[in-house]
Amino acid sequence: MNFPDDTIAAVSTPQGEGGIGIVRLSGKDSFRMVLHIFNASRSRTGPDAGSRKIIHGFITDPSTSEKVDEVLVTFMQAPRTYTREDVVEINCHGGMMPLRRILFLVLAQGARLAEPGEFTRRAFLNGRIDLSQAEAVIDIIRAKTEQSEKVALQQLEGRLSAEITGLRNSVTELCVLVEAYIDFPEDEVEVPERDDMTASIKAVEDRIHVLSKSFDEGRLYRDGAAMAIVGKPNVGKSSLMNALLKKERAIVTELPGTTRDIIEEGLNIRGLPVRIMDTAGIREAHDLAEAEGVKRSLGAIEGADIVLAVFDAGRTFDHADRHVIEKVRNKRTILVINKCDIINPEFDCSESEFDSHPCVKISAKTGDGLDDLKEKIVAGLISDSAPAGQEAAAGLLVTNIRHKGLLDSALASMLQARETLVKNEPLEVTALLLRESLNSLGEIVGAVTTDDILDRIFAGFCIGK
Ligand SMILES: Nc1nc2c(ncn2[C@@H]2O[C@H](COP(=O)(O)OP(=O)(O)O)[C@@H](O)[C@H]2O)c(=O)[nH]1
Ligand SMILES: [Mg+2]
Repeated sequence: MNFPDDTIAAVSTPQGEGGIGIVRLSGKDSFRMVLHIFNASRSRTGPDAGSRKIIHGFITDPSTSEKVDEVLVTFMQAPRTYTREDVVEINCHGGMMPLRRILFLVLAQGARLAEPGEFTRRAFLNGRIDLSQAEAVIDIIRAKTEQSEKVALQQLEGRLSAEITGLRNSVTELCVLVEAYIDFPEDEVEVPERDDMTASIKAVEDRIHVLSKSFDEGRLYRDGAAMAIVGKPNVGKSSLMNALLKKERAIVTELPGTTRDIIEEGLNIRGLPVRIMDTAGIREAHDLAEAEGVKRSLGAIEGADIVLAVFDAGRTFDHADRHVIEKVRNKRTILVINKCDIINPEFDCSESEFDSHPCVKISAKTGDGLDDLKEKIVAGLISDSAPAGQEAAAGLLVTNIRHKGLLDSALASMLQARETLVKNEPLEVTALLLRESLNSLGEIVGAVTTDDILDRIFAGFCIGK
């Protein structure tokens, strides 16, 4: 891995107009660079004035002595900083011009424009946080609900790191045991009991399994859940979308076949970020555009984490409804009986089809039943994925697919290692597999990593973070 020794700079606040904007620097020359373009309003300034002092003054172009902006500058001395290097933050007015001019002045002093996520990457490379914590930084920035942010914050605080460290210690102990036996023949060390080792491996496997399983729920907090609203035309799909969003997002008419494209919108349901997709009614299409719409509706069912299949209680349950139920047979689905404000006595809620999935009665028009529906959506999304172990009680969730993949490879290697013991294979093979498992776990926290992996992870960050 490449360890940096240059000084980087970037605008750390979003583009556009704001009350304040921040230009941030990190690296051994950052104090010197800023002092060269900064005139403090009082004489004793800079690092001598003490780390973490906030100093008022002006940024001045040294080549023309022209004032660029009135600023507050924070000098933060290594190592107790975000990156563990010397860090300077220049708080200026939050407009494009002051930010751009100050950044250019800093770059003219020899700073390099930071790459996306490079401040956080340095925090990792300099050992202040591990890789899973660095990844949590971007999750916090992107969090769409309070709950999502909470989960990411736990990861930033090192909850996952601690669990992974515990697992790595356990696997290391197993490695040491097996390897000692390989290095020193039977008469020199106590022979490890194969049964004991098998049990120890199994215990670690169980812990990894619980973590890996928590991803089913955890990923919903990080990436959100996709929810498709489907049904035959005119049952009130668009009305339901609008009712959930509490705004007139989709066009509603009494004419069947109004919605043709998929309409998407984000929503927070009890802390879960959910992407709702309103779709075209499923029926024999009347023209090419509608046919494409129906095709997309079926595609939306495929891609959804949960489906709301909507029925019209104002009419009768017919073959078109049956066809919809057929299409969601293998999907996590809630059957939504809409228009309960004008229920038709002919509409038969006891149809055997309604037993295939949880069912709720609502009126998109009056809002009746929507709370019940939301409960069922949340239960549907997280119920059968809730992990049963200790970790569940502690609420530790794996949210990142990279972590999930590595946990699964660690698990696979452990399983194979256990098999080698059961089958009395040479302990060299067992040791190798345990090492593999250790590597996978190490990759989660970045104890084992490469520049390639880091490039991929930090490419998703914003510049200035
Ligand atoms: N009475 C009543 N009418 C509804 C309800 N939901 C939708 N509608 C009406 O049903 C018609 C079709 O609604 P729409 O949302 O466009 O259905 P879609 O084709 O499934 O998207 C419109 O005239 C709506 O006003 C409801 O809960 N009660
Ligand atoms: Mg519609």
